[in-house]
Amino acid sequence: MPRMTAADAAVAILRREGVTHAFGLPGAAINPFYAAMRRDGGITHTLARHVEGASHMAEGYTRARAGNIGVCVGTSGPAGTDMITGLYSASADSIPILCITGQAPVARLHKEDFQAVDIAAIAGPLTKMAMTVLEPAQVPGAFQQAFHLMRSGRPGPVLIDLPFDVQLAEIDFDPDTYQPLPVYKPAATRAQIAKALDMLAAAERPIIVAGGGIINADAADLLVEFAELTDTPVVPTLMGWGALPDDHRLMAGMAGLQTAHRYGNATLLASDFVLGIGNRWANRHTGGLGVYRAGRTFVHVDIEPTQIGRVFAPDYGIVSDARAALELFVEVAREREGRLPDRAAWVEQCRHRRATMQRRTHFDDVPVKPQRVYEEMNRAFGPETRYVSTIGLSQIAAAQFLHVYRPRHWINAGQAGPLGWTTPAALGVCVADPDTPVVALSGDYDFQFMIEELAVGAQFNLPYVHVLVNNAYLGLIRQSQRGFDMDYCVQLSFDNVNAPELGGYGVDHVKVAEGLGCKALRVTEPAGIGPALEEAKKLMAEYRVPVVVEVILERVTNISMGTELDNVTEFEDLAERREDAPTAVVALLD
Ligand SMILES: Cc1ncc(C[n+]2csc(CCOP(=O)(O)OP(=O)(O)O)c2C)c(N)n1
Ligand SMILES: [Mg+2]
Repeated sequence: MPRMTAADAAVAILRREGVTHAFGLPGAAINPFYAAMRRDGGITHTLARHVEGASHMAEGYTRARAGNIGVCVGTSGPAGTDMITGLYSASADSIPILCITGQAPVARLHKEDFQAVDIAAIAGPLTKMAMTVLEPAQVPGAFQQAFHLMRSGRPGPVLIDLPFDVQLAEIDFDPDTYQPLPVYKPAATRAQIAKALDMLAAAERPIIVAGGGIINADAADLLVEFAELTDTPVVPTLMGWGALPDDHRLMAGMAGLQTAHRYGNATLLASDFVLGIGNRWANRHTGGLGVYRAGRTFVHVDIEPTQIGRVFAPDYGIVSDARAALELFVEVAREREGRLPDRAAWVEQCRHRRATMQRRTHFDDVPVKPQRVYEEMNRAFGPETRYVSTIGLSQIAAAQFLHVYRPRHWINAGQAGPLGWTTPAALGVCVADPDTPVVALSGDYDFQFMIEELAVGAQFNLPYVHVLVNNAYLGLIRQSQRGFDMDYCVQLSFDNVNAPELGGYGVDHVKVAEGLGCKALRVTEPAGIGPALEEAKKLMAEYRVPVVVEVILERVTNISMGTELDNVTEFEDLAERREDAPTAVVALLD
């Protein structure tokens, strides 16, 4: 039997489970694992500038490509605690990442050793498994189980914590005969799918709410096929956005309190039946359940049994992987072709709402109004673009105005929304798929949170365009403070003694980005946005580094949002003529 250190065995298992890349940074307690990675030579490594950054890079890496599992590595103590936000964000969005930490030697764990912290206990609620491995011979089993859990059922992250002496201990392990454990994915039965289809057929105005589970299951093609077979309009959730292309005739818009379209909410409210697949009835999607549920019948399909009934009791629940369910939905619907109800009138109503209920994007104001930025982005970036964003008015407006055409082309920390996520996640996406253009979008605060990670993009030549909309405000929080009649601790503006030309907008993002090895442009007028985005593409191709395009926005713009699906406040004029929303996918009927 081959003998090797437990760290060597761990790396051998990573290789056999398909891992080719890791994000992280070394420290003394994880050096044996780094030594094993070096000996193996088959895992490339991106050196983050902040350990939280490494965890979000791993998330971006997983989210970009079906089957990927992002790996992030850090030392004991603060490295593990820094990655907690990544574990939270990953678990909240059902994203598998493997977090590996170093730890103090086993015999010293209870002695308050330097940088010894019970990271497994801290990570427990955020992971499918969090384990400090105390016996070297358990290391292979811990890793084998980790991959089994990350891939089975509702996907999610795992943390494995390796004491220094455990990493170094020699064990018997044969990598050649290592076999990944089978993956468990529950599947709907024909009877269940037939019953759900009966309910759909009995409805008059049905919709499908398509969640991120469809994207996780790599089943977007089946969703489109099923929607077309039954002629059912689709309302994607924020995590499901891209499962159906925005220019598909059955795309009915997103529904919700913030990241939603006026026509999406109107269609949801006009429906009498909702088939939710791989979604979790998130509160920013549903708003108050009274309005959301009134007059509608619900079927809920989810891979995790305890998700059925968690937010409300559906009329019928099915426990199934989204792909397995959609395969059967397609099969049974095909058998019923010719006997399915005619939905032409309902589909036309949804389409009409799309062509009439639009928000205005075309403003010529200086300083620039944010709506105009998204209009220019729609012009500059084609359907192949992969967008990455996190939180803030910037992200909310992006979801209202940008277009997404493919699954995994809207990459967003939907539930956790941790400021700072955008830059490292975009870098992880670039590593996972260097051939697809990546465009990140941040508010100024999100951008400043993990700005140091730009140096990672410069060092490892990970080019992408980072659109930075700068209002010198914690904009979303400023807007929500209107309810408290205050504007308190939300200003990011100050007179920068080194950059008086910024006129009180504070941080000189262009200089900081350049200082970190990136290219950066600043735009102050609407007419400059398009040319700057084109210039950014050229700079990116020439220098192979991240390119920041900062747009100086008007300080205060309130973005549409509300408290209920039927109570969303519009702060700006709506689109009345085609020229008001010239990049809308469906031209406005004026
Ligand atoms: C770690 C963390 N702390 C606080 C928040 C709450 N929060 C959400 S948006 C936001 C302000 C975002 O400002 P900016 O990135 O400039 O975007 P804007 O809303 O101005 O477009 C804050 C503080 C958060 N999401 N994450
Ligand atoms: Mg801001």
